[in-house]
Amino acid sequence: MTYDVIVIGLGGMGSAAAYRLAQRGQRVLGLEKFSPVHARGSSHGGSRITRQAYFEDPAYVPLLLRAHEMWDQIERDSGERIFHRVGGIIVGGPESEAIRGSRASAEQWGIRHEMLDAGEIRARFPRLNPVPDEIALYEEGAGLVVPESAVRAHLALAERAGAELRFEEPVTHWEPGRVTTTRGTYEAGHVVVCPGPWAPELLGHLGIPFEIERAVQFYFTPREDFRDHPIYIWDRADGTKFYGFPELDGAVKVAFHHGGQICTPETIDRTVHGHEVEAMANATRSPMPGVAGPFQRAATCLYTNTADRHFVLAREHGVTVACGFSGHGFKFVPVVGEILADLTIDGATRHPIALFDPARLRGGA
Ligand code: PYC
Repeated sequence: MTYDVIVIGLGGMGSAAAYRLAQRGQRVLGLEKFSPVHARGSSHGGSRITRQAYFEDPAYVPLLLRAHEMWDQIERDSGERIFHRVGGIIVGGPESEAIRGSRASAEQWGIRHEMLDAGEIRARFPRLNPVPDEIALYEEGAGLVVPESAVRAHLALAERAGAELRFEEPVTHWEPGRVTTTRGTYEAGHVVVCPGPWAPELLGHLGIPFEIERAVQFYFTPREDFRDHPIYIWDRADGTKFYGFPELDGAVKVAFHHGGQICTPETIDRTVHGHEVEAMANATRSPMPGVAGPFQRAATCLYTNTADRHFVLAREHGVTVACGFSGHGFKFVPVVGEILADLTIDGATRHPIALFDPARLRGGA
């Protein structure tokens, strides 16, 4: 059988692409190296931040406005609980990247937010202990999405819309129009590649350097009540950031944003060492004394970084690609699925994606 579209990779982005393509009437084959909703890439761990006052660049905001609408729709269509609107607080110095950037995006796009000084932060969110010159941007519409539920929902919706999904079937070779796996060769008018941290091996033809980074998610029993607490990102005076979530299933998750070892999905050290747990607990001790109680567990995850930490979304030479999400992509899953379907079927999208053009990352381009 030939297909209209083959989607390679059925993590967050690929599952959403398979769904949106099948929903638009395409005969879709989805191929995944591992089992559904696996924990070896970048779509696991129980929680991912979502927010709209986006410090990384105001160009992301229209996509986030659409993504939040779409999360609600996917919950209704699938019956999965995905989006927890617990609010979000960004803390840092007035000139920090996270504060300046979040404020600029919020003001440009009219995202509801409040600016708080250190005293106001402590009064509103007593679990937080900023130093006197730190301030915060609080966004009530922010929160978290549950990546496993999101992938499960998209896979189920894709199958319901007619997509054929195959798991435990690694791709060994692909070219425009033809994909070979460990079990066979398939043909299609178009190929969509959503490789996650396997981007260097699957997308070498793009000529873009990707850096695969080990990230660790730490789970502690909190010393104080963190149920329904906003998600937070703390941009520290030394420029490093940590972030975390409310208590879910008896644990709070905290993590550093970047600063991990460079690796590959094959060479990553999946063991989390005592000194790493200690470093995470130490980082939170003064700003959030109640968060890191007894250590429960940790898990590793992979970031696929581009040089400027913006995404790659493009259609080139009969192939559509989504990659390089640089540790902040999961919140965009539904809108990326919509964009990939647009690019594949229509050759263009109404969404503003100029920032994600791969040409910017090619030497001398
Ligand atoms: O996805 O927004 C995000 C994020 C920020 C820090 C780590 N992840």
